[in-house]
Amino acid sequence: MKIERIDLFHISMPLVSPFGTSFGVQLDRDCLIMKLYAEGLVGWGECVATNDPGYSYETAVTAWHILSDFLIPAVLGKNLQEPEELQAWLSAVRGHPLAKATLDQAAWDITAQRDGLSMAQKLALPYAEGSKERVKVGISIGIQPSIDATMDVIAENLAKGYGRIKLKIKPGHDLELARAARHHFPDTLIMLDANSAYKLADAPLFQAMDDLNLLMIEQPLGYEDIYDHSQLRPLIQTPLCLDESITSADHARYALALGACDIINVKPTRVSGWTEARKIHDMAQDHDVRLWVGGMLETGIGRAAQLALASLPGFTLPGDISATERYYHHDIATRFTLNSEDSTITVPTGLGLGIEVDEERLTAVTTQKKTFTINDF
Ligand code: OSB
Ligand code: MG
Repeated sequence: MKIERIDLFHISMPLVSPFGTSFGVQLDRDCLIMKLYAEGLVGWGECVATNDPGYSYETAVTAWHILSDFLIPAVLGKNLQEPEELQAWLSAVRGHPLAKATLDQAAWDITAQRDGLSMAQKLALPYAEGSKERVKVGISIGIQPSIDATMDVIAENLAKGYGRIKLKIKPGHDLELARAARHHFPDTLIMLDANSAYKLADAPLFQAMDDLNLLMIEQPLGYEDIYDHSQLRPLIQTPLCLDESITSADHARYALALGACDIINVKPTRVSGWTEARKIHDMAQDHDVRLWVGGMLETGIGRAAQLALASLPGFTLPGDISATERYYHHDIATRFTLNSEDSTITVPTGLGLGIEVDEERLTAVTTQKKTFTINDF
């Protein structure tokens, strides 16, 4: 499939409620949307780099630069046969996984459409089990003004049918919060996400959580660290999950070799895309490590692609893939709803991502747009 044209959109949408983490509070979410054209078909991608470099060093603005000046010129006019070929064309650019994942998603979407498959089916071709029809999901609750307010938000979301609760923590807003959550919700699957806010010297704090029967603690230590996590893991009872530190299948291999984690949060965008995410999925099958699919407050475009990945057999823990209403009042694509009876979301079955993009809404929230064609280069 000859890649003929790419449109890039910088969009900004208000979040339904502010999202607070150890690295800041987000009220509006910026991201980039990509529309890739080849042979009469259109593939969509979402770049999750956002307003500030709090989670990743990439922002929507750096991703715009890297995509327009380097990555898009590297792929325009190329003949895309399979999405696995794409990363080799991008290899002159070091790092910038979130920018690269935008093209990777669009490549999986458009080639799945060509093959008459959903993206989930195309990703699952190597596995005899195929892809799941529904995937288990949970909700990630940002830092609230008080412990009481957090308990109210947990209760609200349990009532909606979410079967797994993730609480963001930061220094000073951690042990008491976790104890209160366990006290009020004795049977709920509860996990914590520190987004790299602690040091190895904080091990006693995590040891004090040993008796709370938490599902896991996500990324307590440095965002590039693997070694200190391997030191912390034998000191605590709670399973340890890595997010930020795993930026490629190689980093997953280092973490497994060092015994740095029990669980990996696989965000396809953080590892340059779905091809690399599937490598981590395959590696985990041979190791004693469990997997789930993480999120970055995606629109329906990114959400459909998360669901496709989470449908693979190795993703056994609930993902951070919530219903659309948790993020946006008026999204740019098909809305996703929670199946409250089993805390799942149904994986789209249409061709490719299997969603409708609301182009009128996309235009309304676009702050910058550029079209790239073969003739430009
Ligand atoms: O650390 O998993 C994270 C959102 C933005 C940046 C980092 C993270 C998150 C979430 C929300 O936890 C997951 C979601 O619901 O999309
Ligand atoms: Mg995280």
